[in-house]
Amino acid sequence: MAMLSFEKKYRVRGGTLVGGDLFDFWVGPFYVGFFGLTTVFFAFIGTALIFYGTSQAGVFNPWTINIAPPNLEYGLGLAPLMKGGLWQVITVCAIGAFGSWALREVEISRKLGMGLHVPFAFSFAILAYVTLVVIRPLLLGAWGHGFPYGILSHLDWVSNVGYQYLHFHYNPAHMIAVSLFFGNAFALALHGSLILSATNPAPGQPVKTPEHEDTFFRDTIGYSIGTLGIHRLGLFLALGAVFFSAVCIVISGPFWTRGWPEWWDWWLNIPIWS
Ligand code: UQ2
Repeated sequence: MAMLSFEKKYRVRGGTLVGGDLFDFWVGPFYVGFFGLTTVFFAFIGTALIFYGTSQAGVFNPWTINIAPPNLEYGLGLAPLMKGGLWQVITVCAIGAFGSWALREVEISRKLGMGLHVPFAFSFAILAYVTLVVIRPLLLGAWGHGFPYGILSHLDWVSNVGYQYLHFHYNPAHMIAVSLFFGNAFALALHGSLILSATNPAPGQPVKTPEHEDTFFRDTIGYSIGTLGIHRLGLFLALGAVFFSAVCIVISGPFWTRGWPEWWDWWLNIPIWS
């Protein structure tokens, strides 16, 4: 079935979580739904507030835009708009837009009778953001611990917070996250190159099959994880990387306040040799 007629066939009613048939329609190629409308609503307000905030500050160079969270003195309270209040409203809009996007993905998955793997995976990305701007600030007792919204300013924040713990590469959860990121890059390099080697042969040559793919890896390392398995592995590595990234920053401050190199003193303090 040609792709366009397939899409027509599956543009059916149902699968909605909220609103029933009311928002169950498309605009051009895009499914709308209740959460399509809330996505546009939150994204528009949030973006408009970023433009408003930076114009009030007189900053029009995109690189140097900086919408900062409130000073630490405001604790977990509300701040005046130009003193971190905008950051607070923008954060609510961002979470509203990301959450709406995930729920729109759920509605589309249900409509198509598919698994919920895509919104499940996306929820890890949302978790990473929410960990930085909600969970960790709550645990530390001030919204001022969130990161500022700006291209260069958020990089400065990451650098400063990292150096606050002397050497972030000694953070054990950071070590696990980095290993998963590298493992993920390795798996995708293997997979992408393997698929192209089989399906994009020299002109005039026949396209190869999964049997060729399995055999390549059995010949080289004696093991093939399989065509479904490689995608399970990829999702596992990607979500694991994001999860341990969230762990590594949420333990920095709320559960460990000294330099991360010092954390390894537990090894030197084991009774056997201490
Ligand atoms: C594989 C397979 C695929 C693949 C890849 C492999 C036919 C099309 C890449 C090989 C992957 C292995 C052996 C796992 C490597 C482990 C890590 C942690 C990177 O066997 O089946 O399907 O794309």
